[in-house]
Amino acid sequence: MTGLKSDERLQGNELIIEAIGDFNKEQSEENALHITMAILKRIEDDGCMIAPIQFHDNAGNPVKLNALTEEELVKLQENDDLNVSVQAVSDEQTMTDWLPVFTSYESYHKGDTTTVMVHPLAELMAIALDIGLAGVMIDPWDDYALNIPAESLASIMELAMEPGDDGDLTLIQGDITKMDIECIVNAANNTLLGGSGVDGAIHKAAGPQLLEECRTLHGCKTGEAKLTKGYNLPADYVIHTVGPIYSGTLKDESQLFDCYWNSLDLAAQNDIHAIAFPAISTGVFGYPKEEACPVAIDAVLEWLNMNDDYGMKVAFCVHNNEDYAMYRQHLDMILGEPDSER
Ligand code: AR6
Repeated sequence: MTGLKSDERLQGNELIIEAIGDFNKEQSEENALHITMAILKRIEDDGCMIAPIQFHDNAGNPVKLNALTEEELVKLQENDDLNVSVQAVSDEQTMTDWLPVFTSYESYHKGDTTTVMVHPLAELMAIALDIGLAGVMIDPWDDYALNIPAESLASIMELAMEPGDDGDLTLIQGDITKMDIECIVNAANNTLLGGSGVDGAIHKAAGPQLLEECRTLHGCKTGEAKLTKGYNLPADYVIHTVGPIYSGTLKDESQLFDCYWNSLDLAAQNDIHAIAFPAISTGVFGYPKEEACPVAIDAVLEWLNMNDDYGMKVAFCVHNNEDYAMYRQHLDMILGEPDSER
């Protein structure tokens, strides 16, 4: 959580306001659906809203902390001796408590100034449900304010949590070392003896036994793949593949394609049925992400088509928002299903 006013995670909330505006003009089912879609999109983008919070000390006593600078707030939020809770507001007419959430600082400043946090919308919705509130109020001090009752929140959350894989291919944003999946792929180098980036993160999370096993493999050629156990990782196996160091020649593409293809072949030879790939070569090895992404998707889709009776589940695990958006766009373009919830 962060209290920075320029927080770009608030960008995109205007989609929700637009949808609410349309609904206020015409309360049709279609416009209600647009609000749901706008919220789902925000959840998918890991978008945030602002919520008023209160700090408590370890004895549960409220600590009053208004008028903090942004920096002070961030520091306080990192303080283990203070606990944070959201602040609900009461609706006098129905005698129910709601969680106010704001799409922008502008909307928030229309009410009383309290301490706030900028937090993922999905988590704010989950908190409101968890603590038994009547729902969330979006921008309560604005004309277009909208109350979303708990039942609707619950169904939106359910929709958002649908596995999202209506095929064998999933897109996930996060840290691949945390993935609880049968096998993860490492973007390694020819020595297979570790490095930085995702390679470093995998070795760190797997523990020293991984390096020990890697030593027995005597390296790996670019485009090829080798298998080890996952040791302390949630994944049972790691497939180490070596992407090309970007050179701007045609060879890059075929070697990158081979990384995905050979990793999938090796997984299938070892009876592995679920595998997650990072964006191979797009970090230290300098392969432009826009160029690497369609190669990765083509290779995986082609392999899945050629092996459609094998039953392989593939996930692309990308590290940040921009990569997620790019993969999403390419997947939608290639699969021609712009509205699908893969
Ligand atoms: N989870 C998912 N993706 C990640 C993670 C993570 N924990 N960490 C980074 N990425 P890179 P490369 C993304 O540099 O370009 C090493 O030193 C990252 O954002 O890890 O193939 C090896 O030993 C980027 O998009 O791999 C080699 O020497 C992608 O993973 C060399 O780097 C790949 O970035 C390999 O370079």
